[in-house]
Amino acid sequence: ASPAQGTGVRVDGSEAKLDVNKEPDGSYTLVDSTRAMYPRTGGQIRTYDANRKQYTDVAGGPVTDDIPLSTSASDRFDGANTSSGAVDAHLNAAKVYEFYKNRIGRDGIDGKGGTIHSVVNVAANGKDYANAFWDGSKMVYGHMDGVPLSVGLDVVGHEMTHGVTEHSAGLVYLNQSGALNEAISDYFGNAMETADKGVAMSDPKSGLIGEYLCNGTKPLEECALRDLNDGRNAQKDYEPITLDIDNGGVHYNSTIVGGALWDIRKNLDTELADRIIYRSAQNYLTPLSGFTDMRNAVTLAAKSLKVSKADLATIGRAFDDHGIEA
Ligand code: ASN
Ligand code: ZN
Repeated sequence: ASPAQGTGVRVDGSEAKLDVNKEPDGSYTLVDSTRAMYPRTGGQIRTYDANRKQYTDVAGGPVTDDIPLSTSASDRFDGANTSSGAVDAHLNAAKVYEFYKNRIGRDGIDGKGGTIHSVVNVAANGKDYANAFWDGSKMVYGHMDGVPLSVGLDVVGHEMTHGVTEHSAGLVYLNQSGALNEAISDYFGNAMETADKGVAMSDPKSGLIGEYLCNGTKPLEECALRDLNDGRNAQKDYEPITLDIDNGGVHYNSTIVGGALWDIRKNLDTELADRIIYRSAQNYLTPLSGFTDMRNAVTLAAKSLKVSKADLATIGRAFDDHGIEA
C-alpha cells in the first residue's frame, strides 16, 4: 500500500482532506502513515469498521482479522464510512496526535510513535452502543441516538488520553485514582476541543463534554455528558461509592478534580496549563494517587516549570475551591 490523500465527509456534512492508503487492488483504506514523529517506527493511525459487531467481542487485545479497515472504492470516504463514524474517528485521532506532538512533545499514545487503532461502529445486542472506551490497546466507539461518538474531539481526546495515562501514571481505574484518571482524560479531551474550535475559556459552555453529540432536542447543558465548569450535577465532595457502581464512581467523582483543573486552564495561559497538567501526570503521580496527590503533583510540576507566584496561588485556589486541601 502507498500513502495517498483522499477526501472525507464528516457526520456534520463538512469535508476534509484525509490521509489514507491506496491498496494494491486500487481501493483506499483509512490508514494514515504521515504523522509518526520518528518515521523509522512506522507508526500509523488505523481506523476499522466493526459493522455492528457486539462491543464486548471487540474489546481487549489487538484488532482481530474479522474487523476490516474502513475501505472505499474511491479516494472519497462518505456514505457508510461517514455514518459508521470512521471519517470523524480518523480525523479526530490525527488531531489528538498533533495536539500531543505539537503542544506537549509526546509521540502518540505510547510516546514512541506506536500505531494508533480505532474501531468504530460497534453495537450492543444489535442496538446502538451509546459509549466509547479505551480497551488497553485501542479505542472503540458506538453511537448515541444514532450519532457516532467519534464526532466529539473531546470524546476522542478523552479515550486516547486513557491510553496515554496507561502508558505513564498508570492510574488504577477504581475509586479516587480512577476518578483522577477520568479527570485527566476529561481535561485533555476538552482542552483539545476548545483549542481546535477556538472556544474562549471564558465561554460558560467551554467545560461541556460531549456537546457535539447533541442532536438539538435538549439544551446543550442538559444533553452534555459532563461539565467541567461546575455546572449541572457538579460533584462537590468526594463520595466513596461501592466498586460495583461505575468502578467506585470514577465518572461521578471525576468532576471534583476536573473542575479544579479546568479552573487552572481558565486562569493561566492555556498552553502553560496544558504543560503543567501533563507534567504532573507524567512525573509526579503513581498508580494509586488520589486527589490530594494530584494537588501536590500539579504544584510540583508548576514549580518545576518556574511559573510565577501568582500562578501558583491560582493553582492553590482552584484546588481549594473544589475541596482538595493542601
Ligand atoms: N466512555 C467511558 C470512559 O472512557 C467508558 C468507560 O467507562 N471506560 O470513561
Ligand atoms: Zn474515561
